[in-house]
Amino acid sequence: MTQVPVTYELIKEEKHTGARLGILHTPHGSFPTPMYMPVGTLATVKSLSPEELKEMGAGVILSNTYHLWLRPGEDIVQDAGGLHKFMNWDQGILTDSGGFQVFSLSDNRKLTEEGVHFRSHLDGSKLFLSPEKAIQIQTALGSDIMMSLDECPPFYESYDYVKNSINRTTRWAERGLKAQENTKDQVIFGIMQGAGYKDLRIQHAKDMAALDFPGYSVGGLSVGESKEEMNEVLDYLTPYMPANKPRYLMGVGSPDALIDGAIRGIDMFDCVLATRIARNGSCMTSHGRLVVKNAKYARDYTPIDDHCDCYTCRNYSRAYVRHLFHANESFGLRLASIHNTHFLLNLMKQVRQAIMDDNLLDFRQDFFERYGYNKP
Ligand code: PRF
Ligand code: ZN
Repeated sequence: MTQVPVTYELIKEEKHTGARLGILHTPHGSFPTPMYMPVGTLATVKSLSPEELKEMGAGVILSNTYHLWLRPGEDIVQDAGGLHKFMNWDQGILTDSGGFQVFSLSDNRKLTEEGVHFRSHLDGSKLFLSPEKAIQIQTALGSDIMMSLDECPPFYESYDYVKNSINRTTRWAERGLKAQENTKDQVIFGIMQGAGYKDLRIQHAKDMAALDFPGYSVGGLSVGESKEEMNEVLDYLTPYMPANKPRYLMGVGSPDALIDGAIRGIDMFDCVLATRIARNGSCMTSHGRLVVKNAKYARDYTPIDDHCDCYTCRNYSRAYVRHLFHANESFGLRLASIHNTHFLLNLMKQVRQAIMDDNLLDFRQDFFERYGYNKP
C-alpha cells in the first residue's frame, strides 16, 4: 500500500485561535472540517435515513465495533458487502474499537496485557477482545477509519495506574498496526490517553505520534471532569498532535464543547447527545435547550427554532411535535432527531465560516450568550 487512503488537508488556520479549516479525504468522499459525526452505533443513526442525513450535510458517521460484533456479527456485515452497503451509506464511516464500550456496557471485565475478557451485555456469553481482534472486526466491517484498541481510565484514576495504562495502550496500538497488513482503503487512528495528568498526556501524545498513524484521537475526556479541565487538557495536548493529520475528540459533542474544541484545533467530533436527548423530547436551539414536551408549547404554532431551516422547522410547529410525543407517535422522535442532528451539523458549518472570517471568538461569544451558557 503506497497511498494513504485517509488524509487531512489544511486549508486555513484561524488568526486568533488554534482552530483549523480543513478537508478530510476518505475513499468515500472528502468532507470539510471541523466536523460533527452523527452516531450510528448499530449501523443506523437512530430513526434517521441516510438520505435525511445527507440532506442535513452529514459527511462521516460513527459506528461501533463492539455492538456490531455482538449483533449481527461482523461476518454478516462483511457478507453483505461491508458496512457501507449493509446500511446504504456511501459516505465516510468511522468505527470505534470496542474497548470503551466493553467498559461501559459489559459485565465481569478483566483487563490483561493480551486484551479484555468480558461477558456480553446481551446474553452473558464469554468474549475476549484483543488489539488484533478489534482491527480484524473493523476490517471485516469495512469502515474507512478504524480505531486502535485503547483503555480509557477514569479522569481521576491514580498516577501509577494511568502511567501503566498509557504504556499498555501504546503496545496495543503497535499490535493493532501489525494486524492491519492486508487492509486496503482503510486506516487506523491512534488514541491518546493520560487522564488528567499533563506529563502523561504529553508523553502518550509523543509515543503515539512516533507510531505515525494517519490520524489521532483524544480519548479519556468528557468522562466526568469539568469543562474547564477538558479545555485545559486540550490546550496543552493539541500542540503535540501532528499538525498534518486529523485530530478527533472522542465522544464529545455538546454545542459549547464543539466550539471550544474547534478553538483548540480539534477537527472531528462525535456524540450521541443530539439523538439521545431528542428521544426525550429535548431540542437544542439557538436560544438554548427547549423541552418540546412541555405544556407551555401546547398551542405554540412556531417552529422549534426560528433560526433553523431543517426539515422539521420548515414544516412543523412546537405544538405538533409536542402532540406527537404525548401520543407516543414515533414521528415525533424522528422530527426532534432531525432537528437536533441538523443543529449540530449546522453549528459546525457556522464554525467553519467563522474560521474563514477569522472571527471565531466573536462567534463563540454570541453563541454562548444566546444559548445561555454564560449565565451564572
Ligand atoms: N476511547 C474510545 N472511545 C471513546 C472514548 C475513549 O476514550 C471516549 C471518551 N470520551 C468516548 N468514546 N475508544
Ligand atoms: Zn430545526
